[in-house]
Amino acid sequence: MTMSSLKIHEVGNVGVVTLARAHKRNALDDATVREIDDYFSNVPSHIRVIVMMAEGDHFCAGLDLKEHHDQERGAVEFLRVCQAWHRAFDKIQHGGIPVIACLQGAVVGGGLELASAAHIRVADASTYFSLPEGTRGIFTGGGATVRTARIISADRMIEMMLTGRVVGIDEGHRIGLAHYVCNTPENPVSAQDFAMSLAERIAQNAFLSNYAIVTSINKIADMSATDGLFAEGLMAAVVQTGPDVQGRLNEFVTKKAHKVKPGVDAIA
Ligand code: 1HE
Repeated sequence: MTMSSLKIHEVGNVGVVTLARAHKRNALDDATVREIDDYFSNVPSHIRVIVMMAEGDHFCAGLDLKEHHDQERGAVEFLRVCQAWHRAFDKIQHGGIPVIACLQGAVVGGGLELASAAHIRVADASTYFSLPEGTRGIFTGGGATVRTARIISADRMIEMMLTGRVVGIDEGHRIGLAHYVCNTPENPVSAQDFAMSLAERIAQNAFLSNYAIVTSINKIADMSATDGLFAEGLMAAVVQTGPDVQGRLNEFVTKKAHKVKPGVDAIA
């Protein structure tokens, strides 16, 4: 399926969402954010994992500055734009389906906010990160103060925003902006192939376990310790009564399950 700025296809039970505005370096205009919201609001029920990637040399150049410039938005109008981004990106983060972002080139401003909503970030060696809003006279409005700050800490985000500097892939990997780096001598596979193979493996986890992982951990981080422990117990109680739990436990007690050891993949 092709919307105007997104391409959607499926590989088995993996949904692949591709930003397709490479001529604008995948900058996010209002229409693209609406399309992201539409897709993540209506994910087909057979989809177990989503990979979000981008055409061209750059994952995403952030807010469409031309549209923003031309619209001369007032405060309330731009508040509504930010709320639309928050709604769409919340659906990525809290929709109950694991989302893997596959990054290359610029992951800047709103592009980093989009990537921060994903649960796993796989980066090509060409990837770099920046929060140049200060240099453009604007501020983050797509969730970075919540999501990106939780990944790298508020302290690091403030420094990145004040300086607007480019964070290269090595530093980005070290501070958690990328979980995996591809297309390197140590890991020569392409980021897209790596992301797809991770997606296929994660799709084999119990559906309810994946649901709990991607919905409850971030929510519990917002709670008091007492509430968090209660919510964790409730979530665990729901997950462990899922349909395939007994079969998986049976594999363990009959010694057919994998062992948790270095070099042994959790999912064969
Ligand atoms: C754009 C955008 C954009 C490119 N909005 N049109 N984001 C930024 O500050 C990043 C701005 N972009 C760049 O720094 C560079 O474009 C890149 C480093 C990403 C890529 O450079 P390059 O040399 O490959 O491409 P280019 O020639 O700069 O751009 C190609 C076209 O894409 C060109 O359009 P054309 O019509 O002249 O061909 C660019 O104008 C267009 N383009 N980036 C609109 N961002 C909710 S708040 C979020 C706040 C933010 O995201 S602030 C961060 C904004």
